[in-house]
Amino acid sequence: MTEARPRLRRTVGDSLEDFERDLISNLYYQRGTTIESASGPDGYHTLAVTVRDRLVDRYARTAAAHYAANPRFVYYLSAEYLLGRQLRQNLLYTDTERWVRPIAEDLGVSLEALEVYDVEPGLGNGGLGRLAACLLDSMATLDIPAVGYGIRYEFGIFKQTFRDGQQVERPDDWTFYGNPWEFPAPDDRQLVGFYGTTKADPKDPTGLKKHWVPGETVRGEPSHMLVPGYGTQTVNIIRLWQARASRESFDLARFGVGQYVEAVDDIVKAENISKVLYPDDSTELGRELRLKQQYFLVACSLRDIIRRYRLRNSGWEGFADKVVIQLNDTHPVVAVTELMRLLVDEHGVGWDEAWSITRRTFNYTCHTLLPEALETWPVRLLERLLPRHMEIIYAINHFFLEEVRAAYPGDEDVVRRMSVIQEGDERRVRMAHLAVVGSTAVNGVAELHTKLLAETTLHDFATLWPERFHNVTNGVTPRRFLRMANPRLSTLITESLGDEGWLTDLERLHGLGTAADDPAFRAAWRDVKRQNKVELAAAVERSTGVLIDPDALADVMIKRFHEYKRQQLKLLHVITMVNRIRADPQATYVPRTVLFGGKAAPGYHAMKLLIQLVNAVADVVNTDPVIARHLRVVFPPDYNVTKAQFVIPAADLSEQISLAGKEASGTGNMKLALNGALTIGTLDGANIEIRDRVGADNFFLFGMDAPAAAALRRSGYSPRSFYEADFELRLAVDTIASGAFAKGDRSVFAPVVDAMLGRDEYMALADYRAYVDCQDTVAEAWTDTERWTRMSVLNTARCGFFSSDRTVREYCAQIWKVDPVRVSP
Ligand code: GL7
Repeated sequence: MTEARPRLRRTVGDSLEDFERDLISNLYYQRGTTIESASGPDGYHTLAVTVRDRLVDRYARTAAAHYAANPRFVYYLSAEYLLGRQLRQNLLYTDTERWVRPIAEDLGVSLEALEVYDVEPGLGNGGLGRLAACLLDSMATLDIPAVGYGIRYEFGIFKQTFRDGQQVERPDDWTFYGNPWEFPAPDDRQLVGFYGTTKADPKDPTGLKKHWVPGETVRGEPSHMLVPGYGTQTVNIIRLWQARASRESFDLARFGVGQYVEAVDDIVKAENISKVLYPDDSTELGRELRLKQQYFLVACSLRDIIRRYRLRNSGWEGFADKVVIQLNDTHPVVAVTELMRLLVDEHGVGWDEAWSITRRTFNYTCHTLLPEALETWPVRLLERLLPRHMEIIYAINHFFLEEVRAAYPGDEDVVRRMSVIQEGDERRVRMAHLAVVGSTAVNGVAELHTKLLAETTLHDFATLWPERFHNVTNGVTPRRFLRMANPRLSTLITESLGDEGWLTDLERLHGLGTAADDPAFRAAWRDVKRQNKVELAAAVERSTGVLIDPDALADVMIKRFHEYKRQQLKLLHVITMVNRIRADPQATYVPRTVLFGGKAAPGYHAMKLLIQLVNAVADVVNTDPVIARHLRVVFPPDYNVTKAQFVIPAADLSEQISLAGKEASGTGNMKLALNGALTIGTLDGANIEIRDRVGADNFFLFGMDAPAAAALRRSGYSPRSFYEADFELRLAVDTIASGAFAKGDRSVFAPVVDAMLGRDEYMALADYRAYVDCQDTVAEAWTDTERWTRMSVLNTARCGFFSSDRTVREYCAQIWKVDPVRVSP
């Protein structure tokens, strides 16, 4: 008998000396260079892999613990993730920053200098993608066995630059220098089919089982990034798929006869699938490639989920006990039909059993109320691209409508409204309907949103199946958006509360409530805010050339540009301030800096023009010596997660001014309030819940609520009547119309004026007076420094509810029914 050899498993040491040794070794053997000749990127990559190694250890133990426990897993399917920079996060989560600082100092480099090479993966558009990243963070922190699935877009969300004030989009080649945080896993690649034909199975009497012969196949190659939990050993993963041509795609024969372009035709076509993130936010884009992306994500991920299930389980009866799949909006909803296809066609499960498994496996989160954001796909496109899936959709719909008819005999109207197929000139598949029909639980993302979903968008479904509907109010990770973004405030909070327990138990911030009454604490709080503003001012000057006063009220509106979010209303307020200063330059004004941040979809012309107008107003304001004494307007380009982490800690006032009933939740509102900004906002999305918690006295509320807005629309809204009735509003609109922001050219911004006076779809003019008056209250409140600081402290103290840890706990309890698995050190 041979003696068992101890199994080789490398573990990294946990001392400064170990870390330093690994760093130098990685620089030499991994990067192939020396300290003397290392470049900035060499330094960054070496540091990144050295930190990463500490997580690999934990990941290996997590995988082993999961294998042993064979738990129920959450699989989060999302077309978008906005993960943010990884270096600082992973330094914090491995507690290695304390070593890196002295080592870097020894070597004569700074962490800040290396961090410029830490590129954020911009694999999402806005709140929806960032929410996905926050939920993954919280799942790992709560030891929930989970995998995130997504697409590894070669080009993420475009980089925004301004030329003459206009948005110019540049490609985001985020992997140009390589991504040290990801591990390719080519062994787990999958083949995905498109197009082709279906054949009946002669042995199947029901006719429900078919055989699909795709006309095109593409390879999905995965890589994963580590998703560490904070204060725990768990490291989960996010698996991202990249499309590659299948091996046979290279046409050697054509290449041989000099047809070089044609020879790689199929390769280009295949690889285009994961080439670029669609940069439109909440609007539907009817493009074949986008549907291909969606199916590509779903097909790869479901096969991977089944592969993982089969590592420890067999048979299908137990599938839904081990697998719960969360559909992040409608983008991955074709998964419902793909799982049916896999079970029925490929694994021979009977239709009814397959349907029961499928329905128990999926849950669906809806993130919108805008009808244009509820995806529908033309039947003809589906028939061509995914012929078998279209057949399955018809079958699902057939059985579903039988159920509807049984519930509402004789009511063909309800059948038409609820059908998965929308009839009309062009028949379309309603993905949200398919999602609800194919899921156990459906949830909205804030109380008002869930209520309105049940009353309007999904009313018939909420009536038929009330038990399926849930609310899970969004949240944000306090690690990234408080501890990492705002280290000064975090230190103050920790000093006040005694320890860092609040980082994983955010309701403990309530303990700051009493400190709000302590003048010394308030002074320290102000001091932190001021230092953050000094830092922001330096960054803003670097990026825009405009100097801002760190003592001015920092009034921020950071979010995607969309009409419903009403940047145009904020601009009317700015112009009103300009007009007041012009009319009375000697009066005293509360000094303000208005900071805008955000991108507009490249095809969204109205919003691109509004961006141009913001920049034009900023130019006029900042270069007029009289106005600039009281007011500055800045718009640093390319707002992203990294910039959010700079701006949020420095904000005094958070603009959350969407038309009530339009913003599903918002999450920037939570991040800002958590960092002590006061909100000026409407009763929309999660604003309502923020106000409920921080208290009406500590929140600047204005405007119509959702029923009032709906009533005004029904009564025939006329923006012109508001324009005519309000002198300041008229002056503001007329100032734009006069060409004052276009060197006298009245035509440039005429479409903005026309949109306001013509339709004003989101009723900015109706809320203008209430908004401007409320802003006057804000200015008044700002002059009482002690009171303002107290309100600021109370905002932070009372926002513990908005931790994404709480959100994940609610998903676990209400929807996922999963238990944590602890990983031992
Ligand atoms: C969004 C909502 O617009 C936003 O209100 C919400 O906070 C977010 C996360 O639930 O989802 N829906 C959507 O399509 N995008 C969002 O940000 C892009």
